[in-house]
Amino acid sequence: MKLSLAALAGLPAAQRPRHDPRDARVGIVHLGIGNFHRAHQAVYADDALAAGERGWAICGINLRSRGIVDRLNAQDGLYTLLVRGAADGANEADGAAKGGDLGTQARIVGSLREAIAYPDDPARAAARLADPAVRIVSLTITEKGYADGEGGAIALLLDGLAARMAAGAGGLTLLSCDNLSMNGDTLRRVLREAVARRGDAALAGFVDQRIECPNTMVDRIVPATGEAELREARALTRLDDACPVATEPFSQWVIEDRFAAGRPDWARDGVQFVRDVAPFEAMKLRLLNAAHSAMACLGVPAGLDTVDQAIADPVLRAFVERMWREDLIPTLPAEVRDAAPGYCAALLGRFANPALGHRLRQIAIDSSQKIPMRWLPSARERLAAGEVPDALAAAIAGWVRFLGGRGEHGEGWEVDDPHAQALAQRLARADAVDAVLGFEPVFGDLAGNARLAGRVRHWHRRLLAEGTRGALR
Ligand code: CS2
Repeated sequence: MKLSLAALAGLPAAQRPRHDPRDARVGIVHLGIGNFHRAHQAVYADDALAAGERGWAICGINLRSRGIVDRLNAQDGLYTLLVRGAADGANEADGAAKGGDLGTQARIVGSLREAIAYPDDPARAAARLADPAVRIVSLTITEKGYADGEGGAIALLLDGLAARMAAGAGGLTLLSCDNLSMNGDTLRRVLREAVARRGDAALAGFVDQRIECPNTMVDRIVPATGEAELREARALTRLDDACPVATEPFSQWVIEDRFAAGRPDWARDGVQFVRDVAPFEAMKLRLLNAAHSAMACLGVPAGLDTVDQAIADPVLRAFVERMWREDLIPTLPAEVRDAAPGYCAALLGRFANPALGHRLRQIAIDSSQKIPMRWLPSARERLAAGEVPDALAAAIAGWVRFLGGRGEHGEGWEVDDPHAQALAQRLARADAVDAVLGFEPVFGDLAGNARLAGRVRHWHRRLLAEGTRGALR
């Protein structure tokens, strides 16, 4: 039987939403209903609905494909959340049933009440933003969604906000949930620039006066869905779900408490509201995500498949620990530096979760958008202090080699990156290290740094000659 509202009654209480989705009313519009959103913000919304806050269901808008929209609509917006490796008592303990070989808990999420494909229905999508009952518009549009300011999300926000202003529907909070430093500030800047290009002075005033864009830090590891997830969802719920999402027990959300039109009482469900997200976000991007990207760039060419395999490799693990200790922790904001060793110890446990199957190739996607926020702030600081960020240089050399598209055992892969073409053209013309380090959209002012280039060149040579393990050992 297919997953649907009608099928919920047959599920054990622990797997069912702890609210009746039919009674939920939309108060959040979300742009980008990929796996991360459905394992993170949609779960917090589900918890708010379960606590009786009925007005915070989600209307999800997908910006590119309609595939996920059709799959969700065909099962009444419901989907299965598979929390993997939860056996040792994590923060997902309530409301989920145990089962499966790997201690996976299945739970049906009922907060997504509408799904719209923006390319098919731009007017309906914009009208959703003008509904006075909608008080938050959240976004997961990935790093590159902010890059040119002309992407679908920004166009939709402009149309939606103009409609909202015209309808007199009041202020709104735009909640960026992407892995960007100062994601809310970035969104506001990109939005302002786009409004200015439109030359709409009234809309500019509306954005400045009625729109809040708090910065947030979001954290939950969410691998892509494959056959194994479809099978596991069916095994645990006895229902067919075309779009389950698997994730880890850990979940964190830190938000600056500036909302234009109210918000759910998310603190009840563990959300941290703070005045300034910057230190939290620096810690997460520069410890978790930096390590992820390093494992991906160094691990893929060595033939490693998943994060748990990489962190189980003694050489890679020692490398990650050295990178944290020498280059990353010393350059964190002072207020989180003391917490960093404990945070890293917890990360080692999360990375080692063998049930996640989090693929290094997934993490390597869009590296050109990730590296500037994950590695380069610390590299700059170390260089400014007269030191050479040696471990980061090795990671950068790993990326240079990754861009070559060939591994140690002859395996190949496609470089999935908005700058793939530009980088490939440069690589065809020049020495690999010069070609990559000289690429200003990624390295900016570091492009001409001779000390950094020297170490990257050293590591690149050794990676090619000795392989990842040989070189790092
Ligand atoms: C990962 C992140 O794919 C990636 O680049 O580093 O998606 C990571 O899993 C999340 O940020 C964890 O919160």
